[in-house]
Amino acid sequence: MSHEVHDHPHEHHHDHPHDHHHAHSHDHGHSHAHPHDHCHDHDHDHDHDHDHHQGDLHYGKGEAGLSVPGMGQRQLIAIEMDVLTKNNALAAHNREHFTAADQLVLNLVSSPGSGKTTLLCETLRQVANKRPCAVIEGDQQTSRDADRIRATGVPAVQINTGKGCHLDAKMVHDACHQLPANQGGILFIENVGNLVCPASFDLGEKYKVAILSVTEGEEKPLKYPDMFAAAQLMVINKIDLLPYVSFDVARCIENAKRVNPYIQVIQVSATTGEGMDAWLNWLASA
Ligand SMILES: Nc1nc2c(ncn2[C@@H]2O[C@H](COP(=O)(O)OP(=O)(O)OP(=O)(O)O)[C@@H](O)[C@H]2O)c(=O)[nH]1
Ligand SMILES: [Mg+2]
Repeated sequence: MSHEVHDHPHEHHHDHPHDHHHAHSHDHGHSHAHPHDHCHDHDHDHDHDHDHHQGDLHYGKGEAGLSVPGMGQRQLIAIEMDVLTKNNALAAHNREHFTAADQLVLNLVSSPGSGKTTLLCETLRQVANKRPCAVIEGDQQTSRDADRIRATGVPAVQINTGKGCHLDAKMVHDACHQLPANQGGILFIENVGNLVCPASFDLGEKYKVAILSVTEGEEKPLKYPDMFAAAQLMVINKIDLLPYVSFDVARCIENAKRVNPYIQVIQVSATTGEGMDAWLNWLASA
């Protein structure tokens, strides 16, 4: 349960083998005992190591790190390994192609709206006349982002994932076959806006670049640690908005380094161009 202060008289039924209705207000920082047995299979050791308060639930403590109703941890691990092993094999295949073509491939990951496409368009305007570039765009629906990229004159392929929440190596492989040869160039892959699933799927890229905008909050690296652990670089975007939001840049960097001591950090505004030089230098040296 989250820690916002909210008032929600709710009536709900849980799947576990008891039925209880409770109507109460949460005003967290609260302590209230829910007088029922817990039969569901999460462990309840109340270690209070983080900021877990009584009543909070953690479904990621099993071996699989997640919970799906009706499935055991072993079963989940077997499925995950099957999916990821196949993906990893295809990612390795992609990587061989990228290496053979001497291409730098970057996987841009972030939550929706952090400014990936805006940063890409600005980057392409400055880089594409010096080095061949291509873009793969991932979104659930529409080709709007690919259209924005094509407007810069750079070839782009849109991948729509439908109900899917991330790009996988097979999709990237198929998209590459739609793009012109890009020998010695840069291939930017803009992943689906999602700070969770894209962390697990290797696409064959050299680096993951996590974009975090200042409107999202400096605690995001702690809340979505897998993504920041997997990224080589965190780009803090929309710094032009810093005067208007309460975002502590130093704390954000500290949080990112807590989950990934090696992460590099660049601060930019994709709209004003501030910090773009540092980003372009990073690209040149990547
Ligand atoms: N003020 C400000 N706005 C920005 C900046 N970068 C992007 N934006 C705005 O943020 C909004 C989202 O930008 P996009 O580039 O579409 O973000 P995105 O990460 O590609 O979004 P999805 O593809 O939907 O995940 C747009 O309105 C942009 O104009 C920035 O540096 N400063
Ligand atoms: Mg986009």
